[in-house]
Amino acid sequence: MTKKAFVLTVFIIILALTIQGSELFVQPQSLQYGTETIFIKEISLVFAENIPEYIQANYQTNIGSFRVEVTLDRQKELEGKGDEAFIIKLENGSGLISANSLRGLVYALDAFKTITSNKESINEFILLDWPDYPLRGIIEGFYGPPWSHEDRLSIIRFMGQTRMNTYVYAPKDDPYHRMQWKDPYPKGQKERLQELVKEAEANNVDFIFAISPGNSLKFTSEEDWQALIDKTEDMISIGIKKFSLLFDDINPTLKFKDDRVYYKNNYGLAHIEWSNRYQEYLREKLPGSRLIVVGTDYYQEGTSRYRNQFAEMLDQDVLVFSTGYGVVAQRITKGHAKEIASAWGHEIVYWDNYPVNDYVRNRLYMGPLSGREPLLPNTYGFTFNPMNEAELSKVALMTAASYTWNSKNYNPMQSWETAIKILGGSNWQTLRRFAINSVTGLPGGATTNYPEMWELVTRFNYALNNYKEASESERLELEKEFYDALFAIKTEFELLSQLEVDFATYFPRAYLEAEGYLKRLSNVGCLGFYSLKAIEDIIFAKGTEADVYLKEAKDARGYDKNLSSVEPSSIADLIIIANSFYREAVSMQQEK
Ligand code: 14T
Repeated sequence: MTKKAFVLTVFIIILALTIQGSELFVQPQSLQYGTETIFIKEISLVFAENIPEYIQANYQTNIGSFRVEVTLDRQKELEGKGDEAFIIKLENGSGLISANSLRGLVYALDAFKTITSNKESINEFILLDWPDYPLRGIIEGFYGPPWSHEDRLSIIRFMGQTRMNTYVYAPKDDPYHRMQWKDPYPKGQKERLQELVKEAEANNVDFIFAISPGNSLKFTSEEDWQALIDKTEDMISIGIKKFSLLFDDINPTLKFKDDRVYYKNNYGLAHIEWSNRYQEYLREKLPGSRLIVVGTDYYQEGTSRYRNQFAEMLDQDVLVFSTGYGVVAQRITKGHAKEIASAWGHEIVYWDNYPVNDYVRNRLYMGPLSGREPLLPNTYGFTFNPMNEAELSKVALMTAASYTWNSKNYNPMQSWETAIKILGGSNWQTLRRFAINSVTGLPGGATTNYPEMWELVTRFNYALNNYKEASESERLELEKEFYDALFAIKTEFELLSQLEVDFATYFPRAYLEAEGYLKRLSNVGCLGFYSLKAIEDIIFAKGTEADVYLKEAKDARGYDKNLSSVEPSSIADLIIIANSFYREAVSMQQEK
């Protein structure tokens, strides 16, 4: 490789938060180890004839004596576990990788690759896996700047790697999705959509085009119906096979007199009639296609006339979106799920408004998904509405993917730690330090405020007080304890002060989304670091340099207000802590 090519490769590798390493993002449903050892370099994959060449090409291995048959014949262990179920069985000197569908087989082969990577040998094992919910994915359904084309490509690849099988295209501020829904996409934009559809297909992701006509639709107009069909056919022409109809966040009235008369002032009837007609059309045009609808009443508790009508009159093939109780649901319990499905009278797909931040544009949600009980009844699946910041969404989304695949074994913090390691690769500590300071809790819920830092602060404050109150002779004894505590917290603040540079180096694409947050964190890092340096200097080196450090700290202190357009979740605490060190240093310097 030439030097230029090498530099370029490195650049591409670290461009996005990509998946690397040898950890699975999810706990398998069932995994049992045997005792015999298998050497990785002796494993050879033997593909059945009905497995397409392009798949085989991705997984060629050595020609060794441990043969692993790769098949698509339906194994009885996988019966009743759905299309995406797969098995990997390595025992008694031979192996089998098999699945109920091509998609399942790709999941199996990817899992196999992950499990065997960076290792010399493994123990025999049997892995049996299947998803808890048939539909798992992302809905780009937020207000504000839509994702860029690059964001979408990157997210679709990420979805393939986390077994998310559905991407719903519904950006509120794409005019051709909502405000100007009747207008066809201009040529360039249509080509880019087509590229996304291809990328989705290559990554085993179903692409759903959502259309949100409610703001201007005249329900009694045959012309408007034709406009919906024309738009749909245009989307079908670029390879889209699934659709969604959205009636959220519109004025809950009928805008046109003809409609009010025809539907007797009952806008729910209008939504249902159009949904049924659309489902009928899709059934004809794209056999097996199930429409997903969001009603205007998508988040309220209990029943309503609107929901009763859906239950009674909406085509049974249609799936209904719900955000749970509340637009941003704190919890979704089995009880909620039962009530919601029975109120709507249909199977539910959750439009989960986590980690979306369109309603708090100065905050990030980088914590794990939490508060969703396992195996929700009458639930067909989940799509998560992400942040406007695509790269930074991947941490929360990976935990969400893990919940939707295996909800029973889902542990939020454990899944979060795994996500950080997988996405951060060898630089996971940099990603973790940023993410842990960017964990806005769900409204009303707990915020995790940097627990590591609190431990260091407590330890340091105790050590400092003990040291200050000690007599000259006792001090000698306490010196090491105090120095260690000081060193530990100083190091953490120093790492914070370097976070912006580290993050920009290792995650340049994510950096563009995180810049403001990183500047603020690194600045408070400087304030704490230089204040602690001053304290160290005063106690251990006569304080000759302390004024220099205090000047740096003072500058950082003053600079914070220039950075206040964003609020890392931990910032209030960090400012208090760092300021207390600053005041301590100043008073020690004066007493000296
Ligand atoms: F249709 C939905 F299920 C939904 O959640 N709609 C929007 C969604 O596009 C948006 O990203 C999300 C978070 O802000 O909330 C919904 O929009 C709302 C809902 C409200 F109740 C906007 C303002 C509201 F007051």
